[in-house]
Amino acid sequence: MISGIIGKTNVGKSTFFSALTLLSVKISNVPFTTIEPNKGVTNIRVRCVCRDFSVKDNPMNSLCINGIRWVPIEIIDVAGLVPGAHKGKGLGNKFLDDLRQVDGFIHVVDAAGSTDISGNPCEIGKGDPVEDIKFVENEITMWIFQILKKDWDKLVKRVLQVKEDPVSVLYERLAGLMIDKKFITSVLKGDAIFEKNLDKWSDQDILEFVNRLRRISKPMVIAANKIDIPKAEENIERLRNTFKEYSIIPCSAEAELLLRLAAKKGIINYMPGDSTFEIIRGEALTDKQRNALMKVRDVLMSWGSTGVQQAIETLYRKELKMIAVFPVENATKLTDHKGNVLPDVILLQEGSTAIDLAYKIHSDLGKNFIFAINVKTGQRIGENYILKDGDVIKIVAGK
Ligand SMILES: Nc1nc2c(ncn2[C@@H]2O[C@H](COP(=O)(O)OP(=O)(O)OP(=O)(O)O)[C@@H](O)[C@H]2O)c(=O)[nH]1
Ligand SMILES: [Mg+2]
Repeated sequence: MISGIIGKTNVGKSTFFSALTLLSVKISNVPFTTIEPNKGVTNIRVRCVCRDFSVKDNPMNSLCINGIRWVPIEIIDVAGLVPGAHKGKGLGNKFLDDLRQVDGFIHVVDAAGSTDISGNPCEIGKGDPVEDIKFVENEITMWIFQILKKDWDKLVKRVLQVKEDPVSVLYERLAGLMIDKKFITSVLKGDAIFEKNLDKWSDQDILEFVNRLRRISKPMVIAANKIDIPKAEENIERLRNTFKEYSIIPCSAEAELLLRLAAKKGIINYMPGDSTFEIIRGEALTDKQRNALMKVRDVLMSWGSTGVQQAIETLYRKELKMIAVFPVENATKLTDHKGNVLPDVILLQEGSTAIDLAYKIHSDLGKNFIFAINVKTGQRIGENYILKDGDVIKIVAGK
């Protein structure tokens, strides 16, 4: 599992990344601070089944704290975009190649409008996050368009002369982007404009194809950042009215970073996603730090949370529709062969089956699958059983 942080330059992407990973990276109020990508690991919360069975679990691939599993997700923060990046403006868009394998995007925007279209700091409210979303969407589309367009004539030949299947040809060309074949099929079947032979596709048709494919295969959540600046509220309303198809999550990356750092130092009690925090070592705070924390408390009171944890979880749970399944080897003891109780949690897309789970654990387990057991009900299930969130599954495979 891997997700990418994208957006205009100087909107708070690296701050967001640092808050999620606690890695120390370069952050500053000038455009193009990040050049090389930052890679790290963060966690999303999943309800653990340990409480359903009243057992003390011993997780291997995640942490369980008070019945909540913290499941690791890789995350990449890349350089920022400006309009015309695909024509080489700013740092260009070649660096987006670092994002080829992501499941989806967290698109950070400056909801306070405190940066202009080129990412330079400006009077609050002068920048327009609505415009920012439009141009960044366009840059992502142009990035994929250029990948397709590069070999378009060759693709056309393979379909029309060699009589290869267009779905397979497009799929192969886009293989680096890890786009499931089913998405390509569904876009091609979704509109009469894609029924004509590939040699009749105009650039506009290719762009339309890419746009539709991008939307269904690489979901995007909008992290409307800088909610600690009052102007943001009004812009978030506008964003919600303009982009009804997106989840718009109000965020303050700066507030989340401060909270996580203070929690790491043991100054406060705070867990990512919480709506409040408690100061436990007040004497360790300078007046400036105390004031900063009080400002953060106001943000939490107004918005319910800093939004950072919610943004990444919205991407995986709501947009990518991931469910959590707990595989075990011993259905009675709920253990792996080493005796670890509920050792792993695996995220799979809604609609995944028992055989998908088997393959995800190990290709041999998939190949030699015989049947599985739904541990909660004790029932024997076949390879086509559709998994549910919170299922505990034992897979039985041949040698
Ligand atoms: N008020 C406020 N400022 C923020 C917030 N998040 C980030 N910033 C500030 O925004 C500026 C840019 O932050 P970065 O994280 O470097 O932004 P970036 O998008 O990674 O920028 P580039 O790498 O240059 O494209 C810094 O001055 C941050 O302190 C926030 O939630 N609120
Ligand atoms: Mg950055």
